[in-house]
Amino acid sequence: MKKRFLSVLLCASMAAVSLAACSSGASSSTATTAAPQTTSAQAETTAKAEETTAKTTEASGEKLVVGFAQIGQESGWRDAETLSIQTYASENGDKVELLFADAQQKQENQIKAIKNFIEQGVDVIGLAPVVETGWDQVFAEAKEAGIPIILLDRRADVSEDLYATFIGSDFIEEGKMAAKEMAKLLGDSGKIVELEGTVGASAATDRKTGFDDEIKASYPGIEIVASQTGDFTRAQGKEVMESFLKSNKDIKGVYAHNDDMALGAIEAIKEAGLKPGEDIKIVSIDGVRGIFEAMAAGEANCTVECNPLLGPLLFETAAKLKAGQSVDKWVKSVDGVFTADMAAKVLPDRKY
Ligand code: GYE
Repeated sequence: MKKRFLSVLLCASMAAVSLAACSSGASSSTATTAAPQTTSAQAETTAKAEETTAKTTEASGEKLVVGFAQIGQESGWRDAETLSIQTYASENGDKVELLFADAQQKQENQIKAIKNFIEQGVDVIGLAPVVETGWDQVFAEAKEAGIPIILLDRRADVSEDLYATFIGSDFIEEGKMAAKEMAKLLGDSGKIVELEGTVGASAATDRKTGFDDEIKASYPGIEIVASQTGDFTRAQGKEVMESFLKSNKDIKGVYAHNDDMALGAIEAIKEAGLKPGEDIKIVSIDGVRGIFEAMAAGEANCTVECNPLLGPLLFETAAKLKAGQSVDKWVKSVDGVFTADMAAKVLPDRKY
């Protein structure tokens, strides 16, 4: 710890960054997703993380202090991630302290939050970068202050020495899996539209590259007739789909970079008098509860799961970094495909 004041002060000084919760008393008011139930695999990860953070506390006699600059609340996936981080912190308040900032989708707010964390002398900074570029300067400041940065769930386009590790998925691979599923659903031919995530976000750029390249390379009968951002939100997914439906005849499929936009598109399709899941096939990414419900109701066809329950891993990795241990440059999440026929069966066990 360099010069850390009470986290309460941080809360006050960061009001402009809309601090959603501070320290272990973190309120989960920003998180709308139901609390994850613990499975044995998750319990194991949590137990391992608790053990690592406990060792660090013993060694230094101080709590592990992590500042996390969250993007915002654009999707059910992100709410689940926020809840996972805040739950871990509040359940392990004797070992860890969380300073949490909600940047309301703005990079400038994330940069302000990081500068504030540096000022407070946190042990480790966690960041889900809303966009990929524009981080060099503030990351260099953290490096200069000796504070490692963990990139959580999205990448930043900076040189590797400016961050400690990236914890998250292979988005190109997710896009490819989605393309293969779309091709199966369409019997390899038809016109489709694409709902892109936030412009400049690694999760959007790579999910597009993976999907578009796979379609081009392997399925010449499938044509992407329109592709536009819906900013990873349900409202914009709906709006963009409405305009796609107006300007394109004969759309056979929708590929959405996240489930929330797919859920918005489903509403638009129904309002246009068509049947989502039948007339227009729906393939998306994330695996949130809402899309499983839609699949069980026959209104969506496939989701590529991307695990948001990253709280324990974030703190475990932060503890290692504080203890001076090395961590892999990429801690890859394992993703999987779920199709509509599995939905009803797995729905009761979904954690988010
Ligand atoms: O898929 C989307 C969210 O960065 C992997 O961000 C994450 C993405 C997730 O808003 O729903």
